[in-house]
This record gives sequence, structure tokens and C-alpha cells, in this order.
Amino acid sequence: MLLISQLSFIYKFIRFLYTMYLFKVILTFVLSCSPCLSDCGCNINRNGQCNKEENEIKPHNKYGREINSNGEFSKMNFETSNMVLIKHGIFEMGTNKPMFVSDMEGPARNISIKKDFYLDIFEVSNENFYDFVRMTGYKSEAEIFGDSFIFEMSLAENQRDSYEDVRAVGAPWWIKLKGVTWKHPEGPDSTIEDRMSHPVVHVSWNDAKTYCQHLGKRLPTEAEWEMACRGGLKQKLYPWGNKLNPNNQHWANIWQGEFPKTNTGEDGYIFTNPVNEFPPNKFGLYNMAGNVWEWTEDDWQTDPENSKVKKGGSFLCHESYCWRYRCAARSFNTKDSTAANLGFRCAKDIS
Ligand SMILES: [Ca+2]
Ligand SMILES: [Ca+2]
Repeated sequence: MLLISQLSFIYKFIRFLYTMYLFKVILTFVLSCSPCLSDCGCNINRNGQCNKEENEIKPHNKYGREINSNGEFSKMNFETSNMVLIKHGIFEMGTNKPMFVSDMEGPARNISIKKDFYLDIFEVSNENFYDFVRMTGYKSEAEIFGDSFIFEMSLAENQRDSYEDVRAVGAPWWIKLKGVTWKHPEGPDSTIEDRMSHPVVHVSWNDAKTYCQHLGKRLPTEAEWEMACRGGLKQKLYPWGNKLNPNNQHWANIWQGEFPKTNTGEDGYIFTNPVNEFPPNKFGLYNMAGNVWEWTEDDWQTDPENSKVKKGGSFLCHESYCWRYRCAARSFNTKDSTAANLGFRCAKDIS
């Protein structure tokens, strides 16, 4: 009997020790990974440990939009940052004093924009397009075709004569150069690293449309673009009024000097400028006139299958030759065209 009693005691003792051991193991686990039991977003990693480091808020994230939004991060707000809301309404589009009749600038007529819409404050920049390409791996049409058009002044003087055979007909200051793309704007040896805040160029209408769609946006219609350009002013030449240089200041990046030979760059820029330079119009929009032409959604009337309307003129425009940095002015290119002075901005519907 004594033996049975002793064995029973030993069994109970061992069971006690085992229970204590299990208790210790469970307690250790709970203490080492208590954040996992709260809603801190802590994840148990592969070896079963709670990876606290990954869940700490790093200083550079401390004031980030997502961190401070209590999980209410609004995609809508993010997408419409750097956009302005333009209210619907009727405005007078076109002009009764066309500078280029063949461009069908006239007549002036009342156009109704039926819905409010957002429009990018700035032209799409190299930095914007770089982010898009990094995320999507997108290949632009100039990259696929292998060339694009640059202005002859972009080349060193001793290089210009060697491109006689690839100059544009009727506009010999345009040279079609191999290896020119949005990230190599003057050929393979050039870079955008020193102009990430400048507008992206050498992008086709198809590229522009794809970019906008990726962000849940779209290209503006010509009417939306022109209404935005006018900024609430009625029948003024420019986004800021009728005088080209009020207060003796430059209000847009265009050409000063004798086109196409001499550009004095009096406005500060021979080529493109950063997208946030020059004063905005009354709607807060920058560079609607000048800097780079901007693609719109609309077909060009006489070639609706292939060509799209572009608006706003560019840094190459001069009153003597291409007085198209007026809100009513318009021109066109085929959808797959690319050039050093052609970019875009996006619009967005209110959802
Ligand atoms: Ca200029
Ligand atoms: Ca522009």
C-alpha cells in the first residue's frame, strides 16, 4: 500500500511540474507578444516572434497622411490633391477675332460645361511620370518608335547641320532624332535628372491618356481646358488678361527674340520651366499658356480618326510666328506624335 501511495505522490508531483511548465510557456508567449493581442497591426513573423520594429512608426512616417488618418485614408483626397475644382457653368469659347482662321478658333459661342470637374494645377512633371513608369513599367510611344522631335536649338551648333535629312517638312527647326524619349529629352546622352520638376515631354496622346487613366483621371475636353484657361475672365486673350506683360513682368514662358534664330530667354527660360513657375490664373492654374502644349480629349475636326486638339502654346511660341499662347488658340497633332514642347495635365470627374 505504501508503494502505491508513494507512486501516486510522485505521479501527482510530476503532473504538477508539467502543468507549471506549460503555464510558464504560455505566460512567456503572452508577455513576449502582447501587442499581437491588441489591434496594433502587429504581425507574427515566420519564426513566431512578434516583429515590433516593423510596427513602430518611423520618424519620416510620423506625419504621413496614412498614419494620421485613423485608417480613414481617402483615395479621393489623395487623387485630387494638386487639383482644383472648377464649377460647371456657361462660358464664351473661341473668338470672333481669330489669329489663325484655319485653326477654327472662332466664332465666339456660349458653351455649357454641365458638371463640376477637377483639373491638375500643374502640367504633369517628369517626377510624376517617373513615378508612374516605376509603378507600371510603362513604355512610352517614343520609346517604342525609337525617336521623337526636338528643336534645333537643343543641339550644339556644330551638330545642327548633320540632321538635314530628318528635318520636319515646312518647319525645318524640328529635327527627328533617334533615342529621344521622355527621360532622354535631347537624345541618349541627355537626362531629366536636373529637371524633375519640369513638364514631361515627348509623350503622345496615347501616353497621356494611359497616365491619366492609371490615376483614375482623364484628359480634359477642349471646352473644359479653355474654360479653365480663362479663369472666369470673359474674352481675354490670355489667362491673366489682354496685355502680354502687365506690370512689365513675364506671365508665361514663351519666346522672346527673332523666331527661330534668336531666343533671348528674357522670361528666364529658353526651354521648359518648372511646372510651378510663373503666376497662376484666377482659378489657381499654372502655365495654362506657354511652357508646353497640352493634349485634350477632343478630336481635330478635319482628321477625327487620327488627330487630337492641343491647347496653350509653348516656350517656342512667338507672336510673329505661333501666337497660340492665347486661351482661344488651338492646334493638333496625331495621337502618336511626340515632341519637346508637348505635354499634358489631367482632369477628373467628381465621383
Ligand atoms: Ca522663354
Ligand atoms: Ca502649358
